[in-house]
Amino acid sequence: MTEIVRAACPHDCPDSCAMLVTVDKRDGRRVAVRVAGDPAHPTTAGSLCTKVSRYLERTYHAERVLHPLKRVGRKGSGQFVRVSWDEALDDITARLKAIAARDPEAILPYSYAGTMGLVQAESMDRRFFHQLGASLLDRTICASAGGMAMMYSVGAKMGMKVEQFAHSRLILIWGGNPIGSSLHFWRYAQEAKRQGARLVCIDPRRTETAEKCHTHIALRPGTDAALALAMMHELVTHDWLDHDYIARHTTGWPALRERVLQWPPERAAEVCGLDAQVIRDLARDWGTTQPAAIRLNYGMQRTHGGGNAVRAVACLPALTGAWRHAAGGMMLSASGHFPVQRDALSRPDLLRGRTPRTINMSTIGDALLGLQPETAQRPIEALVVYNSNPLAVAPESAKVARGLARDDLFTVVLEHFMTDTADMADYVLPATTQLEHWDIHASYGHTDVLLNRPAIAPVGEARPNTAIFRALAQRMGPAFGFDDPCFADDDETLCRQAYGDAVDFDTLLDHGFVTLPVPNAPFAEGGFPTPSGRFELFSERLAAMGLDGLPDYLPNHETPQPGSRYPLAMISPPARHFLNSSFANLKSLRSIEREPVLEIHPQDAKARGIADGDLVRVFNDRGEHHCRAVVGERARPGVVNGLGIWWRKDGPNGTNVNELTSQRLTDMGQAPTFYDCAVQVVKLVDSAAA
Ligand SMILES: Nc1nc2c(c(=O)[nH]1)N[C@H]1C(S)=C(S)[C@@H](COP(=O)(O)OP(=O)(O)OC[C@H]3O[C@@H](n4cnc5c(=O)[nH]c(N)nc54)[C@H](O)[C@@H]3O)O[C@H]1N2
Ligand SMILES: Nc1nc2c(c(=O)[nH]1)N[C@H]1C(S)=C(S)[C@@H](COP(=O)(O)OP(=O)(O)OC[C@H]3O[C@@H](n4cnc5c(=O)[nH]c(N)nc54)[C@H](O)[C@@H]3O)O[C@H]1N2
Ligand SMILES: [Mo]
Repeated sequence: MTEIVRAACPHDCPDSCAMLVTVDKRDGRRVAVRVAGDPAHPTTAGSLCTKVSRYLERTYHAERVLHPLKRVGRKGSGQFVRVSWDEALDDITARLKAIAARDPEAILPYSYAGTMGLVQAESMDRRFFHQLGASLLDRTICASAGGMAMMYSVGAKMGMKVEQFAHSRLILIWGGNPIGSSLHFWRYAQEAKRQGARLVCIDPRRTETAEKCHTHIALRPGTDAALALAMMHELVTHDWLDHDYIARHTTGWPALRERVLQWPPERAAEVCGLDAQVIRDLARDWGTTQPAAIRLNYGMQRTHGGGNAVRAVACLPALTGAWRHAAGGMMLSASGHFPVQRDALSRPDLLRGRTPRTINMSTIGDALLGLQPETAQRPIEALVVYNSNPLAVAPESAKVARGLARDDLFTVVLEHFMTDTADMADYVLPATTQLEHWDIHASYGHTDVLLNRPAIAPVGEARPNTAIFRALAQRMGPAFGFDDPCFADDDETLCRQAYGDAVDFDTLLDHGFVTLPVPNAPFAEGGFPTPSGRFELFSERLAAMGLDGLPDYLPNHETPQPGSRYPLAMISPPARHFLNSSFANLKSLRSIEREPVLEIHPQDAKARGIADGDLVRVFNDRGEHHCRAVVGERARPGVVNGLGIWWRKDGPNGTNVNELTSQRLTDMGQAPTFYDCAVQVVKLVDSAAA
């Protein structure tokens, strides 16, 4: 009476696990009763993280949105009434038609990686907005600084295969907290540790991962480029270089050599807040150990110089020839290895020569408020949100909240739950979870394609994102050009289109995953996918744009000075049991994370009369956030850690950490600078005096 269905974890995490869903079929109904990691999938190895092992709690949650809702009260008042799908879709189409007839670019989609499935995240939705001629969204909120940096240096988001880390002798875990955010990579790192490898964690926060590494280097946020430049200084002065690899497989070494010679460890030590000896030791380890590997992660590119920092770190394996070994080199993301047929899925040809404006999702606050020249002249009049919770996750949330509260903005939110963003909608449409729809996946942490089959029927009246956009397309009709047969493609067809002939779909149907033919040591003989075919220490492309062709250290936008109004640097990495703002409403996980907290070093706490467990007010010119202080050594002096991402409505004063973060962007990729944020902290009872 039970059946096992092959599925894929849809969440935004490098691990993209293969899942097995057990379905109980008694009484002719299909009820999911268990989710587990697939033991046959090498990186999943039969285990799921704590969050996703609670996936049933999410799917069958009492607070799931189960039918379309229409706003009746004032915006944000939370008053909605149940309506039929027909009424909701008819009304939404009528509103979109009226706007599109005047200016389709007044309509903006807003989506990110609530699901990473290629079908539910970037297929029918994109076709719909392309045909409409809506504004394009620049999806920068997570990885675009590092992504651009990889493009200019390595040539693509490619690198080591994750399983090879098990054989490394030295692993630098740089700007990532895999025990919290990429557990299945951590398994390989532990295997390496058991074989005698040294693990070094480079992170301002003393994370669970940092505690378990041999060395923790707690640098100031946003100073990674300085550290990497000084390491290269040592590689040069001690001649720990692979001259042959440099000569044959890199460009621009003479120029970089000159730059790094300006970065003796003492100079970097000053910038990073470290001892020079720590930097010398790290450089020696890197320069004298093979195979040596770097697991770089996105945490270190969320500051002003994030792109340059990634480029600087990426030079390290090229200079020592670490790439010669399968267990050497670097991985930031593996997504560039996947032959996804993005154009077939999203059909940019439906634009038919139109070139709509592009809106950056990371500055959605200013965009909604018309505080940019472009959106001031042509305001955003309709917003369609899916797979994202911008009011909780985008920076400077007070502005996002004001923007979403505009009476002249028409907002539709496709969701599982009444998130902060859904609260501000005109219509909330119930979306299916991963157990209820088809999808197909790439990964940014391994190199296997995964298929997700629906295990159960949609709960309530929920529909897949694709079905909702198909229905909207049908209602827009030929008058708006929606007559291409692609608007009728069903989800299984879309799954097949995602990789075309590049992946055997029958194998996916049978096994749930297919391993891509990626070589074990992809750049052992060079062959980087850059214009020069080499690793670009110096980038002609950047230089041609009038930018620095070499990586450099760029100071943070907000470097706190002792004695200044905002003397503390705040970073806001994820709480281990939430996934961005997803799962923040799951009772079992909330009971672990308890409440929004700010970690603060005993020295900084003492100076402010703050004791462990006090309520504190964290503030800067953008706003204030109240939460509970956790005094301890997880925070380094001068840096506070506001763990995210709670829903605003769960914060003691109705805010979360993004009340404090700014809309300033990174040096590359126009990405947000969440971890480049100066604040002050006071005990809440004393706040009147502050
Ligand atoms: N449990 C859990 N897992 C997740 C997520 C989640 O929210 N929760 N999010 C998923 C997503 S969307 C992503 S993009 C990835 C993100 O995962 P990671 O790439 O690991 O990035 P973050 O978690 O943002 O930050 C990782 C670490 O970087 C540190 N850090 C902050 N600033 C700096 C800096 O300037 N330099 C250095 N060297 N380190 C710094 C933080 O303290 C943190 O411990 O994880 C995914 N996995
Ligand atoms: N301060 C601070 N802010 C951050 C970060 C940080 O480290 N610090 N991290 C940033 C990063 S790395 C990222 S990636 C972004 C993430 O930001 P988002 O991509 O917005 O991620 P989530 O907060 O998880 O919200 C995803 C939403 O999609 C919904 N969803 C899931 N599946 C589906 C589906 O199939 N259909 C529909 N319609 N909805 C679905 C979920 O219910 C959830 O509410 O946040 C960023 N914001
Ligand atoms: Mo992310």
